[in-house]
Amino acid sequence: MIDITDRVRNKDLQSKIVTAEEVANWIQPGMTLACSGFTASGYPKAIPMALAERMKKEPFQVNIWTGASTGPELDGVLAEVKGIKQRLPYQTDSKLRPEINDGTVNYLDLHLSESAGLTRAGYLGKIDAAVVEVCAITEEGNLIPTTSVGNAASYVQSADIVIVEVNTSQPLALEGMHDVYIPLDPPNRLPIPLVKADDRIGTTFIPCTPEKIKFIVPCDVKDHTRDLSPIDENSKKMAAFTLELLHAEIAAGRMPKNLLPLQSGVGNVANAVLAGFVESDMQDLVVYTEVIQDAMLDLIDAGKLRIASGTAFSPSPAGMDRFYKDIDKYRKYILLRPEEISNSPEVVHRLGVIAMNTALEVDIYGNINSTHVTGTKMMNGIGGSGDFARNAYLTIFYTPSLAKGGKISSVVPMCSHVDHTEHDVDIIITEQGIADLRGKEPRSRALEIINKCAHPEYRPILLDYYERALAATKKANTPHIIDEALSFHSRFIKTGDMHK
Ligand code: 0RQ
Repeated sequence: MIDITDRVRNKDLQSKIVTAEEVANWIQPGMTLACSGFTASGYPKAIPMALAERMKKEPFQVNIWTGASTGPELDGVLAEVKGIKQRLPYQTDSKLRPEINDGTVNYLDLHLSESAGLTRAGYLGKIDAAVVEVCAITEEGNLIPTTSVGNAASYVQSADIVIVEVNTSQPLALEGMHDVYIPLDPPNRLPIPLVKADDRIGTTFIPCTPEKIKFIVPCDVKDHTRDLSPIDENSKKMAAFTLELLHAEIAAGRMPKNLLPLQSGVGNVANAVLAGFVESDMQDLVVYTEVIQDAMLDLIDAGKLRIASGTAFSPSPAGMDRFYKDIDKYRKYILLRPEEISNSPEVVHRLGVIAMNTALEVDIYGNINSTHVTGTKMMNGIGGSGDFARNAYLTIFYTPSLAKGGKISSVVPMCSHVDHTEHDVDIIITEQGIADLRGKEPRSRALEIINKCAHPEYRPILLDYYERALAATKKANTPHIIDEALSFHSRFIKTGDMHK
């Protein structure tokens, strides 16, 4: 067994060190395991892998709660053996997705900022065990998180039993990068005392006691973060439009020269936008987001970042190596908090965040579908996009104007599913241009979105629809021909193809 005695600083707790297989055998069908992890960072690995091995011989299911998505050693291995019954609050695993869409898995797609509070209130049921990856356990039994905080602190607080994976691939130098603060619940809730992105308001550990800890398992499996894909042309164009827009905001006196705190989703567009900042003339940037990726290291190296606050540090494997090589330099710029704080509507609103997230499709009035392909099949989930979109100072959504290899338009008359309403969306950017929806009523928004963001091939079709809807409704506030709006895609593609 890997030696973790130096990381279990409470000597009495060392007697609780067992193998992952022992814990897997203790787990009972139907249990709820509330795990650490947010993106492919800081999730337990040895225990789910051992559990999946047991389930291969003896099929059963458990409920898995986490911070957000995880890596293949948790969601992937358990999906392969159909070992998950209920999953919340977010996931992105390609093996789990079909099980969500064929009824095998009950998926609760939650606003990430709300998931810890719902757990504490008990709406979601009882946690049988919190399963948490740590760098180390302190003398007092407190837990030093690794590359994410997610919901781990609230899960530990709510659970009677805590199972700890001590991961020796996670360096002890991560200690000190966390700021763990758990708000009180109503009616005792107080303002979250965070007024600047770099304020520290909590502890550097997840509070726990030795009595709660039932098992401690060694693990040396690394976070399974993904390689960066090269930035495509559309994303580069969307990044350039973003910089153009933000420069105009500064010129109009609506933002300071170093902007306002930035939040960006994950993926190609987010990478491109952040890479655009590295090359821009912007200085002294502040990031208040969920996921901290490679581009933050670039911003630090370029001397352009004051602080990046998030809940997960999830760079590519190369980015992780780069971080570890120079950890003393980079750690000063990175703070990891519970997702209830990184995504807090109250804090996002107070700081005046610029929220930048990606949509599957947008409609001509500014509603956004982030989750459901043709309105029924779950892609990933709302994640933190709603936390930021509703509460940010400036809310931007991105999508390439065409999807499915150009077979369909991402700008549609009416979204087949709405995650973010027209009331939450300020700006839409595609590779075609910027639609500024601020101060515009629905009819002006429609023309702005069609003319600035739709692909030229679909623009006449969308304009024709809009003109006919205007006539049919005698210029109603939001003109629509409902049946036609919802069957828009089927004019171009067999609906069945969309479900693949
Ligand atoms: O599917 O790979 O099967 O072809 O959607 O599309 O273009 O790779 O885009 O990786 O940036 O993801 C909205 C899903 C975009 C993501 C979404 C199909 C397309 C492809 C992915 P295939 P791309 P991205 C921070 C904030 C919600 C959560 C969020 C997401 C697949 O950004 O999950 O914002 N957002 N969280 O073919 C049908 C369309 C489509 C379409 C794309 N119009 N119709 N299918 N696709 N457009 C993160 C966290 O919260 C942790």
